[in-house]
Amino acid sequence: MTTSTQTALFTDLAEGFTPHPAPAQQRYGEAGLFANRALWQIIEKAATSTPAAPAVTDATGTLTYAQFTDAVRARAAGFVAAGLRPGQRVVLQQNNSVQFAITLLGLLRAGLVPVMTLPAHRIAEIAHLAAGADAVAYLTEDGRRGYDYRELATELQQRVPGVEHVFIDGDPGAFAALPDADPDTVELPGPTDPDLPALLLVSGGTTGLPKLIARTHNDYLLNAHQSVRVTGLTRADTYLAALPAAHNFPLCCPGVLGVWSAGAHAVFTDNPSPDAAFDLIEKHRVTITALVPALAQVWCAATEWEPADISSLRLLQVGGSKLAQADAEALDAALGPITQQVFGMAEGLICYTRLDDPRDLVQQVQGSPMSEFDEVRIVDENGDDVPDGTDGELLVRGPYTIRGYYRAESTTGGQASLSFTPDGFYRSGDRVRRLPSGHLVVTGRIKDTIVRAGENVAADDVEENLVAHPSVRQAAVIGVPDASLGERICALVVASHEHAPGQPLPLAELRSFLADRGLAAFKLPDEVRLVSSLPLTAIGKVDKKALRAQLDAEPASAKS
Ligand code: OOB
Repeated sequence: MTTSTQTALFTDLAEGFTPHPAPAQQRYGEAGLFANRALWQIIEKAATSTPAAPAVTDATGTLTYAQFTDAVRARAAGFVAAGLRPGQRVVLQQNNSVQFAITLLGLLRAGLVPVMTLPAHRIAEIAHLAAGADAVAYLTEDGRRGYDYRELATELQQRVPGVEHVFIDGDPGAFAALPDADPDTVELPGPTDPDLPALLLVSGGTTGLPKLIARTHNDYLLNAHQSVRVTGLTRADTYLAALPAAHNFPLCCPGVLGVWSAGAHAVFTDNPSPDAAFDLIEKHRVTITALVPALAQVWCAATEWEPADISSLRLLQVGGSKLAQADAEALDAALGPITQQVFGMAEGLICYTRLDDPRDLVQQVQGSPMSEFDEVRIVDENGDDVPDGTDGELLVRGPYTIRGYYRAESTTGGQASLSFTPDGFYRSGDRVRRLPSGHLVVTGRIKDTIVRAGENVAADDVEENLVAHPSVRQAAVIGVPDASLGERICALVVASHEHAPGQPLPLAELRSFLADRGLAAFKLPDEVRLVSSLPLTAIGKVDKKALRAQLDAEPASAKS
């Protein structure tokens, strides 16, 4: 490839990417925050110093660092041989597996930029992301749990003709298999600009279509390295990737990338249920894993009946949505003091509780920013800073937080400028308060507020108190239009195993329980509905948009 072709490809990648302003970038650089390497090089250290150590495992077996490195080079060579060129975008959608690991690093080694979609995404999201990223290829697998991703591929190529290549892990059908080639027969790309995007994450919001988030080699390496420090990860650790590994949390907080940078061992599973995961923990002596709160709750309950020995776990990271204090306490009681709260976002900022924080604090807060260079502001609706202890919207700026969505005009319908302040802070939309100690407590989403008879009720506040009731496993409250109140508070509740099956959960009882916990009268639910489950997003957060749609579609007779 000529230098001018390569330059043209990187110019295309850089289009629609918002870097840090030069003075900020310089300040971060001078502070030594950036490794100035390519993201794939994260495995180089272990490959040289401990080549025989296990790097990745799934049900098909284990690869050592030496074998993993060879497989990554062969996969990268396969992409080059197939005609893909550095800087081009490739939509990646694979379940947790060794093949996912090889593909991800193979793409990076070939200078390609993966778009990190989740297995639960479907054509609407995949087509939107592929078009937004101007992707030339889609890489997925044949099928899983009755879903055929090859059909998605066919439809994707019809909708987004720029997606020229499709690669399939498993039976490729009409498409190409995962490519592998002899690395000595092709030229792998040389050094890359570490301040260009290495990969594109997908925003985790529960409203609208996802947005693209470009993370650079330098900022994502910083994310991994700082997360390794905060979690005390060493080569003696074994990490279980139980959440879909394309998500920022299991990918880089510290996740599998952090694991490889530390020379530790990553075990992949696509079945996070306790019966499957506990056996893996016992078998591989897993020391650290990451869960969303809904899964953590299931694991917590399962410790009562699952026979597997999971005492090797030293750190259970929980994040992605709010972990209710009652659930945090239950986790400590069931598993010992190993829970770490993680409050993060694909856009950047990651907050952790620290390993030496007192347990009562760990149960109550969502952590504090991982880097001293994270600038956090908490502001009222006028954009003015609020004092500690007062709720406001979290704004953030820092070395690994984006300054703009990737190609925002095409993926956000021109609304992207609303997400950033003129001086470059990301408006998270999260309602938080800061304790004098600097720890953050997440109190909800700015917009997830019910206006009942003129009073603002934060949905999270009611939900957090509802799950403290012994009969309640999960709860979501939403505002339902009401002629006299404007909106009334509807609580959707999944019963716990302590609740007698088939029995109602009387509204009056729940209201008096909440009132006894000190909840103001205007925040008490006007209506309660028992449901068997709550709809979840691709990573496992309660999907309020889907919930509202379900409620709208339900016959009025279902109301209690
Ligand atoms: C993580 O990332 P995303 O991009 O899927 O979602 C970010 C949003 C946050 O803005 C916040 O609304 C919510 O998810 N969130 C939490 C939370 N962690 C995330 N809300 C309350 N408590 C928490 N602990 O979800 C993510 C990325 C990296 C690490 C962990 C989570």
